[in-house]
Amino acid sequence: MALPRVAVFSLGGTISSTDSGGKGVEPTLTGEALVSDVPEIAEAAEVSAISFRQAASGELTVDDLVELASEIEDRIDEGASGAVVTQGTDTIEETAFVLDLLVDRDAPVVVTGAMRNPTLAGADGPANLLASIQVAVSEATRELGAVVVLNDEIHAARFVRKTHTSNPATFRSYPVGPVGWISEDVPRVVVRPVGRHKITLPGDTQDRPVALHTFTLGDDGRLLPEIERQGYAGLVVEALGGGHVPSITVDALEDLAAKMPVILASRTGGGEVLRSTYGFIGSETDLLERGLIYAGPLDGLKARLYLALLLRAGATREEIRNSFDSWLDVPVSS
Ligand code: DAS
Repeated sequence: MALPRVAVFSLGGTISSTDSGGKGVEPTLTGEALVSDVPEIAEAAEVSAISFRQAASGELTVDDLVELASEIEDRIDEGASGAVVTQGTDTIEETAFVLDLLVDRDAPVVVTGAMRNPTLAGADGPANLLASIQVAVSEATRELGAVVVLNDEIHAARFVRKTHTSNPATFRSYPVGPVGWISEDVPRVVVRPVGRHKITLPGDTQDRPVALHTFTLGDDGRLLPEIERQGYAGLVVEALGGGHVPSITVDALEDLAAKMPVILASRTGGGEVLRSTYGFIGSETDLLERGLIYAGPLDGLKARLYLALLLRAGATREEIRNSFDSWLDVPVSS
């Protein structure tokens, strides 16, 4: 019987890094080399390997991901059962989120990498790649959107975060945990996120840079006027706690919000931004009244990418506001 087809796109990162005589390891291995290093893959799928980029993941851009999303759709339309992306783990939570929003297909899109490079004892790249191929051909993972697979766990793109600099168990999903796992070569999905969020970009999409500013103790906001001067098209604010900033900064934020979308997220990394609890100057109610847009449950990294893609899609201020609100369009128990 013919094996299912999987397209593997390699982008570099630790999973492909070897000692090339420099100061440390660097991405060198091609997609083909990664695949041929794991003979078990040939039993699970017929793989075509595409060396899409060869870099540390901090070199990737949204433009790269727009191109990658379109190539993934092409491969799926040509008959691939799923796609696997291998890349550096540093930005996986961002790339997986973008692919989740842009790839408009039911087939699995799996993003993976490694925490231990191939020169180290216990390198995890081969096991992660094999598990990702198994997820990419699994019926259980269809219609799940983009997922991140490492350490035998399956994480939905919208929830996943890198939480540790070196531990192979670095990926965690807040607030729900992984949506599934791989055991004895079998992927299991036990949780499905509610709803899918999609963004359709025009063919001639242009970069719309969005800044991210994290508020800190004693922050006087002196960087804020630079956001407009530096040509940003939008700003995401990672505010304190439930959505608060020092009062000295509110005029600058209001001024910016009159000129570009300014999204109110929280730096805490968990929970929804508040809407109606506190009333002091610089509180969430004050900032929303001053024109900031509510990020809902999205953290700063994901809110930044969501806004950047909405701006590329030509969304109006009202559409941006409604799109962020739609992340909370889930059944509420009465
Ligand atoms: N080399 C880093 C990166 O490209 C780290 C990694 O791959 O894990 O993101």
